[in-house]
Amino acid sequence: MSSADDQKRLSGEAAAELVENGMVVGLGTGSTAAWFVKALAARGLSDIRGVPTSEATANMARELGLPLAALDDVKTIDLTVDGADEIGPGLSLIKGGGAALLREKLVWEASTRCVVIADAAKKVDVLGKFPLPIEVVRFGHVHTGRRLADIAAEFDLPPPRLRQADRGMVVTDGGNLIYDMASGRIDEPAALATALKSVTGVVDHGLFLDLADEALVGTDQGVIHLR
Ligand code: ABF
Repeated sequence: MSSADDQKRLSGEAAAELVENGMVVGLGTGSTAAWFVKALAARGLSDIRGVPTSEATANMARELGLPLAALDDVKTIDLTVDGADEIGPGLSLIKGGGAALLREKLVWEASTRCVVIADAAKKVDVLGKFPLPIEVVRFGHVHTGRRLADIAAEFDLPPPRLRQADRGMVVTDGGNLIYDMASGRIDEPAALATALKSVTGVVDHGLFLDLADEALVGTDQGVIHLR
């Protein structure tokens, strides 16, 4: 196992220890969150319910025998544990590399406590090396993409690109598309977040600001707890 995989495993396992019986738990998406889900299932807690942030996580949790609940079936979520693509100053995050940002943000916003888990390479001084994912509705997405290019220009950033996979456009669990804004650095994340949300065709974006309460970052020396 590579050092990064080991760090992901360590952070996922540490987060699984935060779960107590009786809790409703938000289950993140991605390879780090998968370690958390595995470690949580291995604890064999008898009275927890997981709210998955993607179909992939839901399938994995079912296979591991974790009881699931839909977001609409719970009043609040006690603890959500999820990965990130970048962890910046003040636990500002870029998420959505796995195209699950919309469900992730809905689950995070319904949670009392949000813990981000990651390997050490995810920690950055300035957000933006990882392209910022933006989820847009299919109808008129080329037009929306042009509006996003205008916003990008206002922030001195290059125009976002429609995310493609081997079989064509990437489609999210919600049936939407993803544009990625490869910026290099995002100096004003809050202003950019507001501008992106002002576009009608934008469902949401991968800037998670003021949402993470803590981070458990795996390193070769062990897990670092950031607040
Ligand atoms: C999800 O998975 C994301 O929001 C983020 O895009 C990605 C991180 O993936 P990994 O843990 O595989 O690096 O948490």
